Amino acid sequence: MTVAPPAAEQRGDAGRPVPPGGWLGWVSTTDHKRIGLLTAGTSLVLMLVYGVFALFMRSQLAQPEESLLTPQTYDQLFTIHGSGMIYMVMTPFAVGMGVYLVPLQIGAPGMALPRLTLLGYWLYVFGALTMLAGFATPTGAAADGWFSYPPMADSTHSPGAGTDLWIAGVLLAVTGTILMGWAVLWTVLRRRTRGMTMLRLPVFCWSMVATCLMVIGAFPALLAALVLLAVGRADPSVFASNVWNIGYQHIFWFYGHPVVYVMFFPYLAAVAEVLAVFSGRRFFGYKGTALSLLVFAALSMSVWGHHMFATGQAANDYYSLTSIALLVPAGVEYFGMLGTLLGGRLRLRTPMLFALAFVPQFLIGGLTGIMVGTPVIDYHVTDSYFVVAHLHYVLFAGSAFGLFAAVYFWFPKVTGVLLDEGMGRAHFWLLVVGTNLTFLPMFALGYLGMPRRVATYAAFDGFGLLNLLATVGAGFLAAGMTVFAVNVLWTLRRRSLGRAEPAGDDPWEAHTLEWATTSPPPRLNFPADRPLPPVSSFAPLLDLRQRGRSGT
Ligand code: HEM
Ligand SMILES: [Cu+2]
Repeated sequence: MTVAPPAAEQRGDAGRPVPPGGWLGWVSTTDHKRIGLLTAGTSLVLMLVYGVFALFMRSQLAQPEESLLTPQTYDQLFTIHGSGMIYMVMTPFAVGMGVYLVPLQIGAPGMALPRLTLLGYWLYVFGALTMLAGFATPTGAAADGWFSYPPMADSTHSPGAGTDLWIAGVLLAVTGTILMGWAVLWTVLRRRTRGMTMLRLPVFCWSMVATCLMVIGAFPALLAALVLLAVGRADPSVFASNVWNIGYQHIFWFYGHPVVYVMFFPYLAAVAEVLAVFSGRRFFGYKGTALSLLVFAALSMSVWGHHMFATGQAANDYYSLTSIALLVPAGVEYFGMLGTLLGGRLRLRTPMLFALAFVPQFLIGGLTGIMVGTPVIDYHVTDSYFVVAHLHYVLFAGSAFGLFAAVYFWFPKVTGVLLDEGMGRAHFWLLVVGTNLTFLPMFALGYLGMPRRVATYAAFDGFGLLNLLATVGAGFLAAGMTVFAVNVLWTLRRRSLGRAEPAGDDPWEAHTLEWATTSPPPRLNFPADRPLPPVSSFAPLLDLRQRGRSGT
C-alpha cells in the first residue's frame, strides 16, 4: 500500500477535518472512493444472495413436476431475484462505479455533493434490506414480479405486507440512486481538471453523463408509479377501473426502458476502455460514441410502449419504429468497439477476456431485443421463456460480463494488488460455458411455448431436457462465482498479510487519469508533488507514452 504524502491533504479541500478512522470512518465517509467501494461491494454481495435464489429456482425447474419449492415460494423468489438484480445490483453497481471512477478520471480531488452521495448510499442499503425483510413476514416477500403490475399487486390480490415492504424498499433504493446520479453528473460538470473539456472526457465519463441524464429524467417516474401503487393498495377504487392499471404500466415503463440502458452504458463503456487498453490502441470512433450515447439516452424515453404491445393499449407502429431506431446509435457503439480491436495487438488478460465475451454475447441480447420489439414476433413470445432468455443475455451475458471486466481491470487501482490470473481465467471460462448453457436453451423453450413465471410444468409438455440443460448451466455459473468470491477474498487476505505483490500504479499501461496516481489513490486522489499529465485528448496517458516514443 502506498501512503499519501502529507502534501496531498492540502490540495483542493484544505481545511476539511481529517475523517475518523475505523468503521465509523467508513460509514460516515465523504471520500468518493469509499462510497463507491461501499456501493459496489454491497451490490456484489447482494448479487450472490439473489444468485442463490436463482439456483433454487433452476433446481425447481430441472425436471417436470418437481416439488422442491411451493408455487408461493417460487413466486417470491423470482420476484426478489429479478427486482433485486435490477434495483439493487446492476443499477447501483453502475452508479457506484461512476462515484468511484469519475472524479479520478477527470482529475478532481473529490466529488461535488459528497454528502448527498453518502445519503444516496444509505438509502440504497436500507432499501435493499427493507425488500428482503418481506421474507420475515407471515405471508412472505412480494410475489408480483419485478414490475409489480396492478391489479395483481393491489391489496385484494396481494394482501400481505411483503408487497408494501417491496414498494418501500424500491422507493428508498431508487431515491438513493437518483441522488447519486445527480452527484456524479454535477461532478462531471463542475470539477474537471484544467484542459479536460467535455470532448476530452474519457468514454466511461461520457457513459456516466448519459446514464445520469436518464437516471434524473426517468427514474422519478418509477417513484410516481410506486406512489400510485401504494395509494391504490390503500384505496382499492383506484384500480377498480382498467384506466389506472394501464396507466401504471405507462408510467412504470417510462422508467423501465431507460433503466435497461442505465444497466448497459456504464458496462459497455468499461468494456470500451478495457478493449482499448488491451489492444494498445486509442478508442476508435470516440465522438460518434459520445454522441450516440446522448441520442440513445434521449430516444430511450420514447420507446416504453414496446413493453405493452400485448395490452393492445399502446401505439404499436410508433413504438416499434422508435425501438428499431435504437439500432443506429447501438450500431455506432459496436463499430467503435470493433474498430478499436481491428489491427490492435491483443493482450488476453482476464479483464480483456470478459470484455471480448461481452461483445458477441451482448449482441445476442440486442438482436433478440429487436425481435421482441417487433409486434408480430412479440405477440408470439411475450410472457414466454424467450423473454427470460433475452433479458438474461442483455443483463447477465452482457452487462454482468462488463461488470467483471471492470472489476478485474480496476481492482489493482482500488487495492494496489492484482486479482489472481489463474482463478480469473477459471471464473471466466466457467461463466462463458455456464451463461450460454443456461440461457440459450431458454430461447427454444420460449419458442416452444413455455410460459415465464411458472413454478413447474407437466412431463408431456416436453420442456424437460432443455430445462435440465439450463440447470446444469446454472451449476457452472455457481462454480464460477464461487471461484470469483474465493479469488477476491484470498487476494485481499494476502494483501493484508503483506504477501501480495504490489501491482504498481499503472499495471496495464492504461489511458486515463486514474492511472496517473498511486494505487490505491490517496485521500484527495492525486499526490500534490506529482503534477497531472497535460490533458489534450480523452487518453492523456496514451498521449504521454506516444509522445515519449516519438521523442517530442
Ligand atoms: C445480473 C444478473 C441477473 C439479472 C439482472 C437477472 C434478472 C432477472 C429478471 C428481471 C427476472 C424476471 C423476474 C420477473 O419476471 O419479475 C429474472 C428471472 C429469473 N432469473 Fe434472473 N437475473 C440475473 C441472473 C440470473 C442467473 C445467473 C440465473 C440462473 C442461474 C437466473 C435465473 C432466473 C430464473 C430461473 C428466473 C425466473 C424466470 C421465470 O420464472 O419467469 N438469473 N431474472
Ligand atoms: Cu424496453
